Amino acid sequence: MQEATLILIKPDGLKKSLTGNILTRLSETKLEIVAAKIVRVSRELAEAHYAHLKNEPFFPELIKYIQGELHDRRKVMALIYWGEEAIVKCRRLAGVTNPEQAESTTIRGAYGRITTSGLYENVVHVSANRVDAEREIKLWFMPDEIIVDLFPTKEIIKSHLRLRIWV
Ligand code: IDP
Ligand code: MG
Repeated sequence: MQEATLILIKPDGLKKSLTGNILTRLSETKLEIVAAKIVRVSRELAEAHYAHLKNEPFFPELIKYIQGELHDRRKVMALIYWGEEAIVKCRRLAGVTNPEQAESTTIRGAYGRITTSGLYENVVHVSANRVDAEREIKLWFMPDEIIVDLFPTKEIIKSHLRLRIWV
């Protein structure tokens, strides 16, 4: 069954110049990249992405982390990988959430760390399951930014929308 998964190269991954390594590792999956961009993460996007963790003691630091405030890199790279078993394939390559417990051959095991304050800096985000993947993809991408049709869409006309266009 074809499915899609959201991958984020987090600010620590960018700061450590790991983009190439991570994309090379992910290419082992033979999945297709169907969307990619660099994103400046707003507080609203960060809090929505990690809404399931809002009662955790590390939540405020997690928001700073994904917004790039801990690494002086106010951006993440967001990608959608698509194909057979995409979610489990990417998750397996990424390794488990705790980088100390992740196998050293995985991306998180090889490049992640736990900060002195206890935050898991684990280099990548990878959707954990189908429900998360759909929610996260819809949060990070507009339909027209993705080159395949993943979920139902509708057209709207907004007359008061302020848009910036090329001159
Ligand atoms: P996931 O990223 O493997 O899906 P989640 O439980 O969704 O794991 O957590 C989101 C992120 O929050 C993790 O990737 C990690 O950066 C951070 N995190 C999760 N649990 C902990 C924890 O117990 N201590 C510190 N940081 C954590
Ligand atoms: Mg998760």
